[in-house]
Amino acid sequence: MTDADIASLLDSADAAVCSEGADAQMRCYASEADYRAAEGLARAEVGLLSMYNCPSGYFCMWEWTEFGGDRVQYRVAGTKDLYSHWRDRGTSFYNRREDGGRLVDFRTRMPDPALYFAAGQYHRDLGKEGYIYGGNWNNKVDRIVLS
Ligand SMILES: [Ca+2]
Repeated sequence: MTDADIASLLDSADAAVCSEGADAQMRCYASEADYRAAEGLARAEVGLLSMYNCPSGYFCMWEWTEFGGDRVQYRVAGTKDLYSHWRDRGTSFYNRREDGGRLVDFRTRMPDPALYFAAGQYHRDLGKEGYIYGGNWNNKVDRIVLS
């Protein structure tokens, strides 16, 4: 896959998994199987909760509840501004890292709300997480900060 292919996948609905490498570069794959083959991981186990498709050492966020649908994942500490395809899209997460962090929603002319998470914490449905200006955290995340 060329760099141009990866760049187009990053912003495309064709990307099932986008993963940050140890070099902090993002790479996207059209399927879980493609991802696992490229990274040298064992095949996903049938029947295993999909939250465990999130590799140890990563923070993972999914587009649907219960760790379903497309997934974006990061491993290197720092501030991760989501690519346009992934903004306002996260609905569940699993922080399979040994450090915490926070999710951030960008707001115009008001403070950006943050939702803090601890090491090992997961959330099945951000639609059930209250949001400071009313409503909930579903489809709001624009930035992930990893400690
Ligand atoms: Ca937002």
